[in-house]
Amino acid sequence: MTSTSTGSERTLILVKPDGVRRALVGEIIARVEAKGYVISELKMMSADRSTLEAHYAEHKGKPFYEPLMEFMLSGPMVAMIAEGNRVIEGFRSLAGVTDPTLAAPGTIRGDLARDQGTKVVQNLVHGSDSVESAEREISIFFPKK
Ligand code: D4T
Repeated sequence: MTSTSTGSERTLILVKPDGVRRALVGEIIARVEAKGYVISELKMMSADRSTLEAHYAEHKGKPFYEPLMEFMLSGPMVAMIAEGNRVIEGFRSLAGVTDPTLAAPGTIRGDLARDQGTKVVQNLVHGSDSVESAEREISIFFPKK
């Protein structure tokens, strides 16, 4: 690393069950790779409830929590680790804002998702929002053996 480099980061990306059902895994991975980030871990999985409870602990008790659990348990998802300088904010920029109706065209959510009228927002992807969240979430989805 040079003195002007900020150092590489890691982030957890999930393609949620709506993304897998709609066969958008390839499209989403292509956008991450086209931006120049490196995918260092990748797996198709069905999450269990305890994994999701750990991942979404901050939302426990909110009105959308149970619908969120049900949605995330509704089918397989893809979990991956992407790496690169400022990848945490970079992927959130690629994903667009949480509400797909408001997500900017050009983003994953803005181009590929819309309001489905469901109790929980179905917005195709998750990306960690800070270095601390990324390390916490990576340890949930990719525990060290
Ligand atoms: P994730 O965590 O899935 O990447 O989404 P965001 O970072 O964009 O949003 P979040 O953690 O605040 O919310 C998690 C998950 O819950 C849904 N949600 C969220 C919802 O249905 N209603 C709401 O009011 C909020 C805030 C969408 C994503």
